[in-house]
Amino acid sequence: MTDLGAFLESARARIDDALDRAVPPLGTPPPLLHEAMRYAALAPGKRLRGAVVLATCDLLAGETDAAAALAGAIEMVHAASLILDDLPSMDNATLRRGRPALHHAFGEANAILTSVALLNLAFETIARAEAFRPAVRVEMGGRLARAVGADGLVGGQVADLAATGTRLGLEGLEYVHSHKTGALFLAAAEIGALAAGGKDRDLRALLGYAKNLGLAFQITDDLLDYSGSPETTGKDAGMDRDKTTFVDLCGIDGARRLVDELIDTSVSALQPFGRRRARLVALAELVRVRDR
Ligand code: GRG
Repeated sequence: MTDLGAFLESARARIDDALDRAVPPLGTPPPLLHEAMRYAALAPGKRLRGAVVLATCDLLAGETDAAAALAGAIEMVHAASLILDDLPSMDNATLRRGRPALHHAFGEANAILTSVALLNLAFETIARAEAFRPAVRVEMGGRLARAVGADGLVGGQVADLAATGTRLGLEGLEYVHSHKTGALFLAAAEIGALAAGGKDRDLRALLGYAKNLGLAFQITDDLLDYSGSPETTGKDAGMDRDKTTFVDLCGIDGARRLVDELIDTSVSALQPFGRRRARLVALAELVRVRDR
């Protein structure tokens, strides 16, 4: 197994353990809510955003054991966003992570409430992460809140929904995806860096990495929506039918070229970190070639 393969496997195990400990056990009242929270949070996702938290913390020689709870919190936010994204009023998806989407398994009202509960649990997890100084926890919470809100996931999603059925230009599409998808990659890198006591200049360099990585990830998502199969991606294909995608605007080859450019740019942003950057570089290279 490659170094990255071993890292991702151990990151997944640590993140899953953190999620298992943070999300109350089955049977906790109200049982339906906790069953739904565990269904959504512990479903077999790639845990890529959580891995970015751990790899960034490691880049700056931080304590990754303590950061696992933070990686779990980022994955809770991600799971909360997937639940909402799948709703009939948004993407109307049926399949997520190889299983029925949450609203299919638990009903729409419970899905909305489960998303809210996971989102709040994420912030509670950060607020209670006692391994970090209170001021650091406040900074992490603030950055995550910004990434979720009107200037992040929510803003990107609203712009995406408003543009459904119309044709966006490259600038509009970049706005949607740097907010809807990129913002959480950025928050993951920031939180990992803050966990390791990162300085402003570290955070600035990581911004260049995470912003470009997040956008590249979304373009590969568009490519997979176009040509991937539900058996490998675990979700419905062709969900972007009524939306402008990078494949519509640039064609398949153009979209792949854009991924290459963004990954190259994200990797160059890591130059200041010298040899320690290898793992984050490998993560970016994985996004370049991913098929799931
Ligand atoms: C209030 C949290 C919250 C969100 C509201 C619904 C919404 C705003 C935003 C949607 C954000 C979203 C779902 C963007 C899509 C990003 C994307 C490409 C998801 C797929 O990520 P993977 O492939 O999934 O990493 P896994 O299942 O592997 O974790």
